[in-house]
Amino acid sequence: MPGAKHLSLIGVPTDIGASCLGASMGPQALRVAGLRQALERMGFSVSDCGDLNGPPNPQTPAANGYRHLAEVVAWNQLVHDAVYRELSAQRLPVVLGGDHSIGVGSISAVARHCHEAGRRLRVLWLDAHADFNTAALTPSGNLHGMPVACLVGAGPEALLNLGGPVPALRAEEISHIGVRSVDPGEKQLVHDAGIEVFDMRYIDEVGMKAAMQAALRDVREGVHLHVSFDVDFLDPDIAPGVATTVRGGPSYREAQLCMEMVADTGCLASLDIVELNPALDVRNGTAQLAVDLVESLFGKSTLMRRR
Ligand code: B3U
Ligand code: MN
Ligand code: MN
Repeated sequence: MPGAKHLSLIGVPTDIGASCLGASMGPQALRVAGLRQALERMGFSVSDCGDLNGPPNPQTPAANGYRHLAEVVAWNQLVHDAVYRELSAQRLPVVLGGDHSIGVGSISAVARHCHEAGRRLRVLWLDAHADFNTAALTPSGNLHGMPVACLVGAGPEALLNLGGPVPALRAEEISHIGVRSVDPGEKQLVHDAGIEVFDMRYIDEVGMKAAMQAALRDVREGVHLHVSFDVDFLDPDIAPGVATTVRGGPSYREAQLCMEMVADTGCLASLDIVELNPALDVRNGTAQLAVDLVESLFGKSTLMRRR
C-alpha cells in the first residue's frame, strides 16, 4: 500500500562527474518545486535528510581516463552509506542529484540491501545516454558517463568496492529506457555486456506502453524495483534544465505513461533523480516537471483506478 510508506529525501549537491557546473543545485530546485509537499499530499510520510557534504569540484582535467576520481569516490561513499542506512530503517530513499555519477553509490547500496534481504533487484535506467563508458572509451573523462559500466564491474576498483556485492549488478538486472546517444565504443560494450536496451527507435516502433510492458515483465511482488531517472531522458522541449540534452526524447504523455506503469507494479522501492541543472532551466519548469513525474511514479494517477 503506497500510503503506508515512509520516504527519505537525500540531497546530493554535486556536479563532480560532469563537464558543466550546476547539477549541484538540483536538490534545492526540487525542494523549491515542492517535491516533499507533493509526496505528502499523496499520503506519504516524508523526511528530508538534508544534503550530503562531499568535496568541492576542483575542475581539473582527466587523469588516466577519469576526471575527479577521488572526489567521485568520496561522494559515492557518502551516497552509499546514506541510502543503505535509509533502506535498513525500512524507508524508501529518494536521492536528489547531483550528476549521474552518484548512481554508483545509490545502486551499490540498493544491491547490498537486496543481497542481505534475499530480494530480487531490477533497475530501470531512464536516460538519453547509456552511461556505459570506461576510462579507455570515454570522450570526456566524466564519470557521469560511466556509472552503469561501474555497476556491472567495468570501472575503477575504488568505485566497485563501496560496500556489498562486487559487481553490484548482473547485466540482466538492469534495463535502459529512452537511449538515443551512445558513443561508438560504448555501443559495442553495451552489446557485449548483454544489457537490455529499449532505445528511442524501439519506443517509436512499438510505443511506450509495449516498451514498458517488456521492461517490467518480470517485476512482480517481492521484487525491489529501483528507478534511476536522468532528467535528460525527457525531450529537451519539455525539459530544458539539463546540460546534456538530446533531441527526440519521450514527450510529456509518454513520460507520464512510463512513470504510471512503474507505479502500477507496486514494486518501486528506491529512486534517483539526477542531472537537473537549474542554471539552464526556465523558471524552475524542469524541476516542476520532474516533481509531476515523480508523483506519477508513486501512483498519483493510479490511486483512483478500478482494476
Ligand atoms: N557519452 C558521453 C556523454 C554523456 C553521457 N552521460 C552524460 N553525458 N550525461 C560521455 O561523456 O561519456
Ligand atoms: Mn545518465
Ligand atoms: Mn543522460
